[in-house]
Amino acid sequence: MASFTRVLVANRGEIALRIIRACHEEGLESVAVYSDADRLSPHVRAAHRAVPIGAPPAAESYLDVAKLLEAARATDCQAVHPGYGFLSERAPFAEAVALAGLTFIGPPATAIRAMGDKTEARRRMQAAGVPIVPGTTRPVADHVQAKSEAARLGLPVLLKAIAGGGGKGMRLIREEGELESAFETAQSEALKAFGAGELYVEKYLERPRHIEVQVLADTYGRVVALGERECSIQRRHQKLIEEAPSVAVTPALRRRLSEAATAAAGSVGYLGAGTIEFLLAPTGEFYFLEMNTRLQVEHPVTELVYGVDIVREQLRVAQGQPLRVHSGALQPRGHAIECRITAEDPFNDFLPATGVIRHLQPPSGPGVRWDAGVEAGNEVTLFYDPLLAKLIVWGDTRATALQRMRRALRELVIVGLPSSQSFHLRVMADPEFQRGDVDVTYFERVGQRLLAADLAPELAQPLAIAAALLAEQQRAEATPPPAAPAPDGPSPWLLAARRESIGG
Ligand code: MV4
Repeated sequence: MASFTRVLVANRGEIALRIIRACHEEGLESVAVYSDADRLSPHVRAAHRAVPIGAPPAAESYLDVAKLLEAARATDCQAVHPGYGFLSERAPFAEAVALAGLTFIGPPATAIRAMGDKTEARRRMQAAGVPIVPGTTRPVADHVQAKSEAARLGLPVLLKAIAGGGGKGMRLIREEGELESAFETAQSEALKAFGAGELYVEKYLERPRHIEVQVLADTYGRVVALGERECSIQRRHQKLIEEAPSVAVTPALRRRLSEAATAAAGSVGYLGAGTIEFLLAPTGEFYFLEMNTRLQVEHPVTELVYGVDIVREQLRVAQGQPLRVHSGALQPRGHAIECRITAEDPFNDFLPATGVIRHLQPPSGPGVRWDAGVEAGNEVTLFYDPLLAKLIVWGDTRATALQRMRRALRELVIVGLPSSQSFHLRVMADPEFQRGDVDVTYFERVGQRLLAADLAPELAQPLAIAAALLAEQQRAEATPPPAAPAPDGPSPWLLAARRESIGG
């Protein structure tokens, strides 16, 4: 558990930039990696060094373990931060990093593996006294066994993939007659998606909330829970809006959730930042769903209400330093909301959009945080996830936070491609959302109605866009950005800055 001075950030976009910033605040040097599609991305310039790792397809760059390890070796990094997605939850990657003599900034590979197998995770949680959804803790061999388990549990049930997560290979069974064919399709879908076709059975809970608890663990045996996030607003298992705390969680329930979450993390020898996902039934009972053994997209809402920098804590505990979180920080203060600003067209079934961001005016002002991975001039492609930025606001109450989010969403101007912005404005104006009356079916139930509504606040948008286009026209003769940084030697951005006498 050696300390380190230089970190390879094995990711891209907003999370790479987030990690690089944390490194710098922690007094660590950062090395970015980038594919050919990301030469001009903000994360590349933010790092001390940047290493090109290949063609745009992730398999040839951000998922190429050999290239990442070579980039770390060539730049004398002693640690690797995987971010989220890509290689972050692949136990073999964590092992390969360690085998190369580097520190993996994340949990032990054993913890990743234990939680990656959903039935093993259920067995371990059961042993640790964490409530699990009624169902099997071993894979079912065939549809006949699935049928008898369904009879035991009572319909409806869900067939889930043991290697799953994120809803893939999942089938809802409401009638016994549906089971045989659902078993076949779920099995082949799981085999295709994960290389493992095994399925298990769970009792289906109607209209639960998705509540997750942030945990942090250090090498001194300390495991702390930083409360919950409400993540029920999702579309096709992609989260759209998250908040902390949840309106459905009382202090007493928070204590029970936190106890369950720390027991869950402790039972797998966890280290660093992790998230325990729960389903919260309308009856108030909660059940372990799965554990995410990585930093999550929505970590900032927890940071804002707990006053903790989760990424800096990751960097500390990975160096064998104790968590700096004190017991006073274990109470939420105020309320935070995050809207994921994605390059998707809400008026065209959230079709992923491509194109050049011609103009970008991020919101700012009191209580507003803008975590972006792109800037004006960047091209958005289909090679990666459509997340452009996260807009996060804090307020002393949920009502203040909500008003602040509406204000910030109105300030935001994106010209060049459609985004989820106007969907978010509509959710903020929705009485059900305003009451906190949400569950995992929210989007399915109200999405279309929201998008059909006429929305007065959006009238501000055409004017802002016109102003943006005018500003861009006036910049038309401006000098083009410098070329991409070379793998070795000073960054051309730095050279350009020196020429302009504004840096270096
Ligand atoms: C469930 C469930 C109801 N009952 N399990 C969806 C993805 C995967 N992580 C688990 N999921 C669910 N599991 C039982 N036993 C409902 C969902 C679910 C869901 C969960 C969290 C967030 C959004 C969701 C949307 C639809 C279904």
